[in-house]
Amino acid sequence: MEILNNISQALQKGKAKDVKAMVQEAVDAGVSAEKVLNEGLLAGMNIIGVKFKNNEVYVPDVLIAARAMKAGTEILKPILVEDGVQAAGKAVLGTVKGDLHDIGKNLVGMMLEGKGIEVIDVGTDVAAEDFVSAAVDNEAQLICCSALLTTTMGEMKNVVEAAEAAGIRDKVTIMVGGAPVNDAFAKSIGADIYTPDAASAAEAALDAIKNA
Ligand code: B1M
Repeated sequence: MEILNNISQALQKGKAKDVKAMVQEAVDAGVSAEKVLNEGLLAGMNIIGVKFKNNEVYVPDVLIAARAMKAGTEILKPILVEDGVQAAGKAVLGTVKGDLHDIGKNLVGMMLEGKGIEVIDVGTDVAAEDFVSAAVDNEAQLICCSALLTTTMGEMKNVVEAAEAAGIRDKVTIMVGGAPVNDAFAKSIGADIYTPDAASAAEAALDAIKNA
């Protein structure tokens, strides 16, 4: 679909205003929010990721692409969360210490809200103890950790250990995700659930709350 390709191209060039306008245009034309997200915004961001890896683009290019991505997701957010029902439970959500990537985390947050889960977003670069104190303060059933760097994914183990040390390990479900994370890693650090994307994270989160 041409509009989705145009969104991807504009995102790669960091044209936030154009991305915002085209996302709105696609939605108005009846293209589903999921399709705009996956085949427009995320498709463009994946290409940026490959170019970044190959040194064809640099940090400033990636930052403006990320800003354009944010402009597009702001349009989609009300649609992605509109199915939301009354708060089913609470989740503390953040990106682990040392890691500033927040686009995937924010998508996970939107999808959780779409399932009626209240999200306490503790931000990026979050220390293990801060995930745990936010869970205690808010009586959250879930701690959701995102990591995008192989150098920071190990922080997730510290979150599991901090929950044990605070005596809340049996009261919270710890969910992990992010590009370098997988199921075997999640098991190896004692986390409860790994999911590969934001939509399946939200499904699994709701199941975990219902089964708690
Ligand atoms: Co960064 N970066 N970055 N970066 N960056 C990656 C991750 C990298 C793979 C690029 C590459 O080399 N190809 C690479 C990591 C390599 C590695 O560790 N193996 C990398 C690097 C090296 C770095 C720096 C070190 C670069 C530098 O400074 N030299 C630096 C680190 C800064 C830091 O964090 N301390 C850095 C900086 C940045 C920017 C600031 C420029 C920017 C972030 C802007 C922002 O987030 N606000 C940035 C970006 C944008 C990227 C890429 C291009 C895109 C990431 C992204 O947002 N993807 C990325 C390459 C890539 O991934 N292709 C890259 C879209 C997003 C929707 O996907 O976050 O994976 P993702 O989320 C997915 C799933 O993973 C999942 O759901 C989402 C989809 O539905 N998911 C979960 C995420 N969290 C989940 C939690 C769950 C469940 C699922 O449960 C709780």
